[in-house]
Amino acid sequence: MRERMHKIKASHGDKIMGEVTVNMALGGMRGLKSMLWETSLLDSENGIRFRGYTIPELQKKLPTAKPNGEPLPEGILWLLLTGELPSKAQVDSLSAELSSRAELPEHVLRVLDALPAKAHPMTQFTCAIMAMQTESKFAAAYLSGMHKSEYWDPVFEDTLDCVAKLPATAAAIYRRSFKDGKIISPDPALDWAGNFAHMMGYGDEGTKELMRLYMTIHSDHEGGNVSAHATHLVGSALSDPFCSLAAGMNGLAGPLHGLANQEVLKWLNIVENELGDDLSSEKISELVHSTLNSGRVIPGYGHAVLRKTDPRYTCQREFAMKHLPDYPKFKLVSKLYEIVPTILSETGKVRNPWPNVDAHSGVLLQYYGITEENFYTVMFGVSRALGVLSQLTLSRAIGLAIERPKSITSEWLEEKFGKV
Ligand code: FAM
Repeated sequence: MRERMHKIKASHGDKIMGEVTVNMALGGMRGLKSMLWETSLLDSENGIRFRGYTIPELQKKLPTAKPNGEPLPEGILWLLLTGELPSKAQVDSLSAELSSRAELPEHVLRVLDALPAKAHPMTQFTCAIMAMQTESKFAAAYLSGMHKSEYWDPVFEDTLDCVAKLPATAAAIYRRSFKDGKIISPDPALDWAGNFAHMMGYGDEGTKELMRLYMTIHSDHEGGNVSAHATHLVGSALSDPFCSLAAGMNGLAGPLHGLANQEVLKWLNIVENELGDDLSSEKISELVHSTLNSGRVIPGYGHAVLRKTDPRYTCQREFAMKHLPDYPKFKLVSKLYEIVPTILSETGKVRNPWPNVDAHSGVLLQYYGITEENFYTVMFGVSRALGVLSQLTLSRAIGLAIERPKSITSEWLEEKFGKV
């Protein structure tokens, strides 16, 4: 990879990729091509491709736990890191490797215990990730004076350690926040996602299959989204993977990003209560307008890059049609899909009126009994670690530079383009 990057730099280093407008600087750098992200690429019409593969392709090509089942997320971790589709034997070996690294340092649980059980699960999650930083092999190796060509190796070790420990960490947070607080030991015979469901207290096959799909589709969404970019930025200062991931997770905790899945459920509950048995288009439309008129967004709709229905929404919809076609909350989500895009389009300002991944994930979890919506973003975070830490390993392998874009002031703009 390193050799290829040197060649790309030598051949194309001074080519122009696009222009930068004032709107881009003021508007969250939308559309500004300024970052390398190897693990996935987002197309505004067709959605995400992981190393070139769409979600439906991966559902066919990645090894599964059972015939015609959902992909094992270990498979996507392998793919993101290597660019190659793994065999079932390779996925099984990675499951076993992760399982051997899964034990939590004892102090991580003590750090969690120091927080009130009512602390938001995302706060607990980032605190626990930071507590694990004591185990960073990269931080230790850097301190001992490692050569920079070797950085990727301990970053890779930290990536595997961290990914291995996140399900037990998240499950501990779930148990202490919403259940009896008793830790459930991992089952060494289970895969990474199946074990996550098991440690949360859900032993049934349905929840395990949903977890496998959920962990696969939330893993990566190219580099510019807040959690990916924050991880990438902090990692570029050679902060270790635990510090970098914690930064990303603090970004995921924002309601315009990962917390939207929690917000969707809260909003759906309000809509469901208000509607009662009246699922008429008129009544739903009234409620959607009332949310917009009160200056709030419709959570789960819109996207900064996508301009069509998110394929991550579509595959969850297909999962629902297969496993829970008559579930009333799924019917409500489907009804909203018929109504919300038109209303958002009519505002004349929403660039993408279609649903994103978060519009659907909550109702699937509700169906299997995971009703505590404040936990949903933690599940998103466990999955997102697969993508952002894979890229972090690759970034150190390629030797990407510390990030340092140039900022400007409003006076600078006026001096350059004229006083307003
Ligand atoms: N409901 C109401 N208004 C919306 C909207 C929505 N779902 N989506 C966009 N808009 C508004 C937006 O607030 C902005 O209004 P102002 O000009 O008054 O500030 C206008 O439409 C133009 O925004 P845009 O260019 O279409 O979207 P952005 O690229 O600025 O923002 C999102 C993208 C995702 C932050 C935005 O669509 C949103 O707030 N959606 C609801 C929250 C959500 O579902 N987030 C999850 C995104 C998800 F994919 C993820 O990260 N997990």
